[in-house]
Amino acid sequence: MKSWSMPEIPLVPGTGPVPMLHDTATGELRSASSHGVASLYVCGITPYDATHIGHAATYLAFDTLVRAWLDAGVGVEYVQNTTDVDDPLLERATATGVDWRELAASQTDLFRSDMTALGIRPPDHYVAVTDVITEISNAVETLVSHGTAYEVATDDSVDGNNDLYFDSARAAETGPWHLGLESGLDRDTMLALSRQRGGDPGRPGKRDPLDPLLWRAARVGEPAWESRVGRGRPGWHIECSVIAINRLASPITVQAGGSDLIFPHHEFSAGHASSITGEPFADIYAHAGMVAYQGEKMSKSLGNLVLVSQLTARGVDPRSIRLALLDHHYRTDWEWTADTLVSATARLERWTAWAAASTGSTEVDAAAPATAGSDAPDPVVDALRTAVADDLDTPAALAVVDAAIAAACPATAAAVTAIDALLGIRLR
Ligand code: 5CA
Ligand code: ZN
Repeated sequence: MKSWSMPEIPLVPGTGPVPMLHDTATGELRSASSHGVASLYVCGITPYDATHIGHAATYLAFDTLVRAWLDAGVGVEYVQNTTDVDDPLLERATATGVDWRELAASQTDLFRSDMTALGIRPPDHYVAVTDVITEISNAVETLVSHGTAYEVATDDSVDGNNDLYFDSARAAETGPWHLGLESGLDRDTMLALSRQRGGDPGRPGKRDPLDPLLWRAARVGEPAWESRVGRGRPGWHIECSVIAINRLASPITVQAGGSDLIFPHHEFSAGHASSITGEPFADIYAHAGMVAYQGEKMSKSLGNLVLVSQLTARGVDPRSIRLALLDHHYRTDWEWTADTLVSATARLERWTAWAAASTGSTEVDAAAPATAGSDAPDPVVDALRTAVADDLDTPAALAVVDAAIAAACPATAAAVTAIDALLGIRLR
């Protein structure tokens, strides 16, 4: 599927360190790729109510990872999905009287334009679930052949077929994954989260209440596709497993998304993928914290949303939105308020004035090409690189620039380039 426009990311003189990243599965900071190449799968949007500030924060976090990799000379292959067929999307389409395909297409377009405005690097493969139904159903068939998928009696399917579920216990006996490997959660917490986040632990006939749906047999009034496992549509977690493992070598370097995906989504994406490939799914499972608004997690179901497109339509500079988000460490939960944007806008003004005020050979030269700059050590560049490579510590990176300005250090060409390359803030 069409991705979005590539922002220009300038080359900074020298090379940054390979970033260290927090891994949810082990709780440790781990080197995100030591082999000179890295692969990334970030869970994409379910295309309705896009793009809110929480979405933007999560995609910006992993954009920062991509920028850190590029600065370290690491080759990056990046895949993202869009969940363009799923219960919440179908429910919204029905509630608003819009065709679900049109809703998904228009919201995906809006997401693309928001990502472009924010200067977020597009994935190399942007994949809609509806474009890869055969890939997914073939993978479900593989799970059936491995004995890790089973039927659950289904009395309301139109073709008389049964739904297919993942056998968590059998997968753990036969492959490198076990329940809890990624999330580390106890069973009671898993059961509670499964209930809240689209699982069906109460459904009769399952071998384990936590086993997730792999393939939903066709129902009246629901979209369905012919496949080797019968007419139907994919469950949620299997889409991300398949889109990732069919495009990236296993294990992938980083599986990423917001912390609301730790369980059940990323746990079972890892389980399905491992049961198909026989390999661990990812080296690192990375999660961004949740952005709240008006006291609660910003979410489509609650409707407490601040949309990127509303802000830009009001004339807010996308760089201010970026700075507002970068001012929070990606792993912390935080709350968006009107003040967040006021201070980010003031910071952008200070930074642009600083960049514009500098003159001289080692300073900003507006006529110089984007890759300009000497190889001489530059303390601002070094400190920016160190901060970003340290588990994407963007608040520390912003503080580096603030301190340089407070100390009346001139804006060197290399520093301005590094701010553009690593933080995505173009000051000239
Ligand atoms: N389509 C699935 C993933 S396969 C999905 O979760 N879609 S979503 O539209 O609900 O969310 C898209 C991404 O934004 C996910 O990574 C999710 O974790 C993240 N996200 C959602 N709400 C917030 C929030 N309030 N703060 C930070 N990130 C969020
Ligand atoms: Zn996903």
